Amino acid sequence: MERYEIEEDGLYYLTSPTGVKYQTYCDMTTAGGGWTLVASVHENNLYGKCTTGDRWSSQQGGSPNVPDGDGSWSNTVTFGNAEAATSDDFKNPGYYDITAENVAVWHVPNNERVGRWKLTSFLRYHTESKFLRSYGGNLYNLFKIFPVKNNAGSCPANHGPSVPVVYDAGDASFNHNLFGPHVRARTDPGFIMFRAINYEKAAMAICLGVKPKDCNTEHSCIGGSGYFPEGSPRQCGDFTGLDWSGYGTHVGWSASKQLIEAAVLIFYR
Ligand code: KO2
Ligand code: CA
Repeated sequence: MERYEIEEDGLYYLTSPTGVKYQTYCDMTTAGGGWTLVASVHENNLYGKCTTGDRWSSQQGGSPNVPDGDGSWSNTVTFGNAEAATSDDFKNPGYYDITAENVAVWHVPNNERVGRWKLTSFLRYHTESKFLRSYGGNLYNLFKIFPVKNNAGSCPANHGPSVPVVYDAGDASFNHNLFGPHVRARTDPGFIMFRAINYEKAAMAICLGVKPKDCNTEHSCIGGSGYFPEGSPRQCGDFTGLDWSGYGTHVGWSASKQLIEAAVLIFYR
């Protein structure tokens, strides 16, 4: 019997199938545990529009000549480190070589220390439908099917999957209220949606606990392609147009400061 074996949340070493040893954080307790941190989307400067640090969109200024930006959602480039996942972007080999079924997302205030992530996270949610089985077992493969690329399709016909979530911290109504009123009126909470497209055919990777009902998806979805035609380059960046009606104003189309000053941690199980 292994009744005294305790699984703890924290940093672990993993070895990838190709022999790369890397450190990451594992959540060993939520809904039975076994969640591996594979990425974080950290906005280092929402005033910087597809500039340095926008690794999940583009660090190249936002141009129709680079429709998929830095391509991070569907390449094997890795960056950052687990311990700094709330202070900088993070992507490890697990992002593309773990075969998983579900995704969990944590919103953790920027610059929190590892030991405080769970405590300080104000929103945590996960899928339970095993949807990744239908899309190649991870987001790397999902985004090969649904490229995060300008002009890859139109809204709403070519959105990627939207998957219901269960909340482990916060709830759907709290999640919804982190967005400005224009966004609340045009989204349904309680979902993660992948590869959202907007009216101008820019693409985003992940909608933050909501499923957009219109095509102004740039105010609730993050991690975009390399070119956003509307007001270019104002919507270009890791946190897209979450500041469209002003930085952290929480009016119009703008999200609250709490949301934009927190890293988005992505886990697989
Ligand atoms: C608005 O009034 C506005 O916002 C639109 C954006 C939102 O993403 O596309 C346009 O900028 C439009 O010109 C106008 O400024 O439309 C639902 C209508 C709102 O905020
Ligand atoms: Ca718009």
